[in-house]
Amino acid sequence: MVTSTESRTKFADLLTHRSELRARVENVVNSMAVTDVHTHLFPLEFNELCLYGIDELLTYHYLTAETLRSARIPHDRFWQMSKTDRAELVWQTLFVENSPASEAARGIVTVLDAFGLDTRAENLAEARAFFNSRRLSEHIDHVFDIARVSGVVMTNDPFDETEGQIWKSDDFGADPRFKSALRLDRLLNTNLVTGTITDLRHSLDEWIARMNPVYMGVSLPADFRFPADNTRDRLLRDVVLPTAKEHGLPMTLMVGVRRGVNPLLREAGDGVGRADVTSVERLCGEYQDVNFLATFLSRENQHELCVAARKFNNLMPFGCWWFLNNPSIVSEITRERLELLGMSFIPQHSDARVLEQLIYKWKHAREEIAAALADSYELLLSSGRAVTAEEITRDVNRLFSGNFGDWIQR
Ligand code: RAT
Ligand code: ZN
Repeated sequence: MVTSTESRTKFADLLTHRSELRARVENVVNSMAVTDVHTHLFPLEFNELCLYGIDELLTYHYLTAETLRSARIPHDRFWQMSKTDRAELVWQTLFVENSPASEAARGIVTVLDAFGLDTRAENLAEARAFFNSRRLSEHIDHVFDIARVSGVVMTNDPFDETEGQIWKSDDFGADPRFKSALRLDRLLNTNLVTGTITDLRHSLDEWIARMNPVYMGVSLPADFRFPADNTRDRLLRDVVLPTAKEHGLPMTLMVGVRRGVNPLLREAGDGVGRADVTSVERLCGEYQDVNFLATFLSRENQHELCVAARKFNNLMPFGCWWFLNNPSIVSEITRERLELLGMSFIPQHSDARVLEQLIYKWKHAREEIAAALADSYELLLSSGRAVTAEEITRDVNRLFSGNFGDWIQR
């Protein structure tokens, strides 16, 4: 039985004033630690694969594509330049000669500002001196701290020679904040990995034993279809999905990329295409005992993905991927997901390639997630139900780490 004192206390906890409600949501969203479910980051022990600092930040492929729109320089000359020269050209073009209004450019401003560096500097001298003075292990801790990221999932390609060697070397003390994910693009999207079904299954088993991944993942082209009469379909059915089942590993699908639309741009040359969500529905239907995480690159696929997730409880939508990671689109997608799925989705991942990107990607994402959540609690309030601070904490915890934690444990 609820005593009158208890019900009074409960009533007092209700956030019935809009401004108080919004302030509380912002506070919880900004302070809650997040698990970043897809990145391209590596710990210190991966040596040259662990990218950080201003030159890496500025030569991020999102920014090289933007630079080549404004700088009058042929693509081949750009690629002949050293990384430091390219970074200088990016700075000059996007930050000195123009206002850095794009999301990727504003991200640099957010990062510099977080470290108290001059966001209007005429050159990179100060920023370079700052990053060079950092001790990397402490710098990693500091960045994780500022971004309030408790763990990141890497993208581990055992079929990549440099990475494969590191995994085989056994002599790195794994940083528990970096979780591994077995990326299968080379197996499923190229014909570079060959072998019998038995060999391939055996090889995946070995990599799983070595890496202890939290999921297996693949990016898929916009024309991905399931079922299909092709090698990818056979590999999915005979190698990958049985392995996922056997090891209880979720399968992450990132759908809608069109690789190499402009090869002159190298790693910045990929594009987007509207994909077929019904293919993912069929996968989820046929493999009910496998948990799928899915993200689509095209804005046009987002609503269909939400509806598919309503039909299949083994499908978890996650993130606003790559070209969708812009405030206006993150806002739209997050609101759509809240309306169709409640708290049963993963709002964002960073896709960070360079350590300090965690700072801006999460700061910007938190702003949009907080605004969308605050609006949905306000709608609830106007319909007649106020929430408590505890309930907000419970919900944000679920969005920022709980849903993923459940998914990889189920
Ligand atoms: O967002 C990106 O950086 C892309 O280049 C891709 O890495 C994409 O996220 C992927 O994982 O394929
Ligand atoms: Zn990625």
